[in-house]
Amino acid sequence: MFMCVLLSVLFLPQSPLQSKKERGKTSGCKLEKELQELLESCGERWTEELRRNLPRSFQKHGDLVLLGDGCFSLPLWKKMDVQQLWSAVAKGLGAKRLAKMSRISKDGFRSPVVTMLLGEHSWVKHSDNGVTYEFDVTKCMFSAGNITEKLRVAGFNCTGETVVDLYAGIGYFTLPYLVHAGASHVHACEWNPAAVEALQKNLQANKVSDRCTVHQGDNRQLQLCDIADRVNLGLIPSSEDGWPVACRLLKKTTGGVLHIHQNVTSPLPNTAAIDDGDDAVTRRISGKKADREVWQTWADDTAKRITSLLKDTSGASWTTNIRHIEHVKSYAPHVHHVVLDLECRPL
Ligand SMILES: C[S@@+](CC[C@H](N)C(=O)[O-])C[C@H]1O[C@@H](n2cnc3c(N)ncnc32)[C@H](O)[C@@H]1O
Ligand SMILES: *[C@@H]1O[C@H](CO)[C@@H](O)[C@H](O)[C@H]1NC(C)=O
Ligand SMILES: *[C@@H]1O[C@H](CO)[C@@H](O)[C@H](O)[C@H]1NC(C)=O
Ligand SMILES: CC(=O)N[C@H]1CO[C@H](CO)[C@@H](O)[C@@H]1O
Repeated sequence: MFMCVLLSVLFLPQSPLQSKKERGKTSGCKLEKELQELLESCGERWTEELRRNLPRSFQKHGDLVLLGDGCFSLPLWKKMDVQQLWSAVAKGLGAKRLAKMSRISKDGFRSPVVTMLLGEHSWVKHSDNGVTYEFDVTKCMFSAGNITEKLRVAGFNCTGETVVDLYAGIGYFTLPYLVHAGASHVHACEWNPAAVEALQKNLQANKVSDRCTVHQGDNRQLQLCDIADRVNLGLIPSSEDGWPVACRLLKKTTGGVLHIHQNVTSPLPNTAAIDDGDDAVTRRISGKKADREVWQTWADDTAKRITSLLKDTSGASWTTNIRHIEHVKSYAPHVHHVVLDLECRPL
């Protein structure tokens, strides 16, 4: 009998309506059929082991499919003609180009290690919510999981404001600040040259280059101060290294708002008891409540630390106010990407 794998696929570009459930399910039947035929034509047998070595998830960027890590690792695949194999995979997944992702490198650029398997070039293009993003999949990361936060930023009213985006990447937040929120000016900091190249392209494509200054290099060395109404600190697991520079950047006389990203880890609940029936439901609800409490504690602690940093950098007293805590995404259970909107005003 012919069994099909269910593949989890992240279709990109995605419409805002898909923001909540970005992972759709698609049948792996076509892929399996293509590969089974190819193998059999080479005199090999299709096995359950091979089936389990197919990609479980992938991202689709237009005509390019980006495969996740851990697939096609069995020796048999390596024996095959690569051109034939990747062509069959691309056909099975309805793509023209194919790339494969490995672990995120630890070079500080958070660049995924992506290699092209099939296709001439590695640039892809996305449009979401009226913003165009282009980038090289082998050199930059597209943060599709952050679409809800991008939409929230797009909804801000930043008329008349100077915004600093400390971790601009290819412009995930810089562009919505300029295109939708109407910021007067955005200072975009980014140290990965490949991301800077994409960012500059994207500023031009969206016709907002005139309102953006790109600062290439380590944002901790940024020479600006006393200019910002708003600072975006979009780095996880933590943007803590950027807190001192963010405090220096805020306008000394009027202050502003910091958007501080962090992945916050909740303690694991007691799993000794058997999870069934009402108990499981109760535990899930109280789990959510417990998560919120952990986020609040983190936010309170962050507000305290920022207040003291502001005092140290300016020599004056400031007050901070937690305006909002936004839940962006859950990673592993109990690891959540949250954003704290912290209003900071000099006294
Ligand atoms: C993971 S991306 C996040 C981009 C975007 N905020 C998002 O939500 O996807 C973080 C970016 O910050 C850059 N970055 C990290 N540390 C930096 C630093 N100290 N100075 C400048 N750029 C930095 C990385 O190169 C990367 O492009
Ligand atoms: C945005 O803010 C500006 C200035 O604060 C205000 O004049 C304008 O009416 C606001 N626009 C919207 C759409 O709320
Ligand atoms: C989301 O944003 C954070 C920083 O804001 C980034 O580090 C992360 O890699 C992004 N991507 C996803 C898929 O969450
Ligand atoms: C998914 C992710 O980024 N997880 C990290 C969250 O932060 C903790 C520590 O701050 C890291 O250990 C996790 O790897």
